[in-house]
Amino acid sequence: MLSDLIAALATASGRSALAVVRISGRDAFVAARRILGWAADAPTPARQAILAPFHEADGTPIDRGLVTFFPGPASYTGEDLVEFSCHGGLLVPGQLLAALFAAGARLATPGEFTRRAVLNGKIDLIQAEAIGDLVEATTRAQGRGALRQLDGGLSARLNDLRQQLVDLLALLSYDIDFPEEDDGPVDRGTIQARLGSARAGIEALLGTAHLGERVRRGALVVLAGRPNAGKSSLFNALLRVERALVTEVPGTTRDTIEADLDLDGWPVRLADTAGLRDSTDRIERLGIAVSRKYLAAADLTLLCVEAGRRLDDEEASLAAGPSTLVVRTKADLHPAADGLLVSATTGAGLPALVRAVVDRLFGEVERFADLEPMLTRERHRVALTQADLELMEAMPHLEDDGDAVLAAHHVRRAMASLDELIGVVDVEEVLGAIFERFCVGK
Ligand SMILES: Nc1nc2c(ncn2[C@@H]2O[C@H](COP(=O)(O)OP(=O)(O)OP(=O)(O)O)[C@@H](O)[C@H]2O)c(=O)[nH]1
Ligand SMILES: [Mg+2]
Repeated sequence: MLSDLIAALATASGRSALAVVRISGRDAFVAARRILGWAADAPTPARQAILAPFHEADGTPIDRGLVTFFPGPASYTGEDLVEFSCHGGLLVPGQLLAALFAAGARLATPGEFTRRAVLNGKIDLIQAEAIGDLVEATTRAQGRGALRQLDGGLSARLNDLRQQLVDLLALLSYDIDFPEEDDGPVDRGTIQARLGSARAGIEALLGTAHLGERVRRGALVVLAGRPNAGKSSLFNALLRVERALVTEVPGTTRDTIEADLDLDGWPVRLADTAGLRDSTDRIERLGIAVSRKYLAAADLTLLCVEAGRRLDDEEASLAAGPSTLVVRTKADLHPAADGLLVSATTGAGLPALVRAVVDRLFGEVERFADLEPMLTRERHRVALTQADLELMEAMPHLEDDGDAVLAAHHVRRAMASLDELIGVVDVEEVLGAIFERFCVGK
């Protein structure tokens, strides 16, 4: 099915050597032929880049570039799609778009090409999200994660879970419709075991959400500690720019400063905070209150304590937290001290610190990724949590004196949750599976 013709610049606008403009929908090839000045019946070879001049409707030349025809359904959107590769900058792509509008296209809304790809079954919602993530990625880890999701690993896993629920519903329907059959109803123990294994699958996926979301969004790493501990110096050293003010005056940093950082290929948001102490200065106290909020939200706190100094009570209690790493600063002044020694001044110990941070935050990712595809968004987590809750509610109704109708109701709701997640909304399919698998009419 072809919907109306949309056009958009597929590359970033601004000065560039090349730009790509694409159109998709009804009469895409008609519009393209007009831009090329070709006859209405001129052949449009599929998926071959053709060098040709582009014109406005009155024949005014726009550019000379490559045009590629993608007949649907073998195209990104599943519709007839044409890509024009032209010179970049502001003028040429703008003129080309205007000519396409004159030829019947309208400007696409954000994400509309990908939306059509989903509607036409080329990709599912999970893969559409992965395309967005790949475009947004700034680190290798994020790129790898997005590609893995685009590959369909997560989709396959979710579809498999969904299939388990379809089968479960089929068993339950049999139980509901034919309780008096000769063979008797399906053994409740069998149904319970199936439900248990579907729940285990869902819970295994939920177990990956924490890390998956961390990779996609970046981990929050907070530099904290007493005033003058060397937090801002370390912040600057890790960023490799003098971003935060550094002075010998305790209480220099007041506002929390954040920066995105690629730490050995892993995404981190690093925050430098106001030094923790009892202060009578109103502004400093406000800053310290913000520091505490950051500490509460941190995926990892780097507690900065000058090398060789004993931890005081507050530091010791922070250090005991599960997501704190004690960093011994100013190691150049105390070379014989113990601990994770770093010097912002000489750079000594920084690579080891980076390794320790990456390991603490992301060490499990690779191990996990081999076992299970990862959930990467709150949307995934919410939908699967909901599905799991529904299945849990189905359980009591699977006891011998339970009501299979109620059990089926909850399983159906769990399935609806998965359907929404993957982007499938075809209820007829369940009916189809029931009849196909059980030969009820026999
Ligand atoms: N020798 C040496 N001095 C350092 C090092 N790191 C920081 N300093 C000095 O320690 C003092 C405090 O450094 P900052 O980075 O401002 O410390 P801070 O923890 O951000 O302090 P507040 O913002 O006040 O909480 C400055 O005089 C720095 O030059 C280091 O690795 N070696
Ligand atoms: Mg500071």
